[in-house]
Amino acid sequence: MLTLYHGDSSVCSSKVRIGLAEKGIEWESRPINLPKGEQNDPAYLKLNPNGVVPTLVDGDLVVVESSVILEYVDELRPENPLMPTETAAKTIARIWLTRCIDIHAAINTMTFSTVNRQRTLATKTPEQIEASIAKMANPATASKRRDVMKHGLASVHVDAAFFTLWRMFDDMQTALAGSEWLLGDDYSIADTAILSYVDRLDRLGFAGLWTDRTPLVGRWFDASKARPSYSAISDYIDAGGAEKMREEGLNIWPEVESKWNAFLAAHTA
Ligand SMILES: N[C@@H](CCC(=O)N[C@@H](CS)C(=O)NCC(=O)O)C(=O)O
Repeated sequence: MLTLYHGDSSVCSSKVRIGLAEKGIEWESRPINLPKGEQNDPAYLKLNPNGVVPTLVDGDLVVVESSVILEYVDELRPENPLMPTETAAKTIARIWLTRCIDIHAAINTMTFSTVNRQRTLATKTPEQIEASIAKMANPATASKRRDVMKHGLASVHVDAAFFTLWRMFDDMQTALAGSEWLLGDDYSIADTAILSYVDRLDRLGFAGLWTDRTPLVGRWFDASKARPSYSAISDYIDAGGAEKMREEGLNIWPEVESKWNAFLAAHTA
């Protein structure tokens, strides 16, 4: 039996849970409470030295990186294949999977520079904030978190996130212009990989990032949510928490929107 170490609201974890649901593979759950910092426990760090979720364990094999885990679970069983068989489509799928590292970083930035930052600043002292950042295993991630907490939407990481999201939405719009899913008329691993990231932006109340400029992203998002595997996200998020996140995000949205529009004006002139 596969064992998945995962966080309820973690986008990288839900991405893997969606893949497992699409494949119909049973798995054993090892929840990691991210707000409590369980990802930094020494025993967990032995499995995932970056102190992040998800981690999949299959016997002696430890698999990290959500996109690699997705490919692994897809290859475990021939049923419901997510990876296309044709070489060009397979290559494009792998490009989407590789881009997920940057896409996750962008989603993390959009979450922590807005709603999570406001919540943290409202409930923790600067010393408490620094103490929890200092526990982060990866110094690069810790340094980014410090910057985002300090500068919010003015952080340089927000420009980097906008660049990644701009490219992602435009490429999705192009891919979806002639087909229902990202790689054609069949649902694939690329769709599985991207859904939880778009879903987080929607839950933050930031759907305005795509509704006007790249509306096919919205069509794709609705179709993705209609699949039974979407419960791998929705079942793990409590309704009260979701409502609060959207409300808080929508309060910040005008500021996000104005920065996004300025970014687009500078990049699409
Ligand atoms: N590229 C990694 C990113 C993993 C990652 O950063 N996961 C987040 C949750 S989505 C995490 O565990 N964060 C822990 C922390 O920020 O301390 C993957 O896709 O697996």
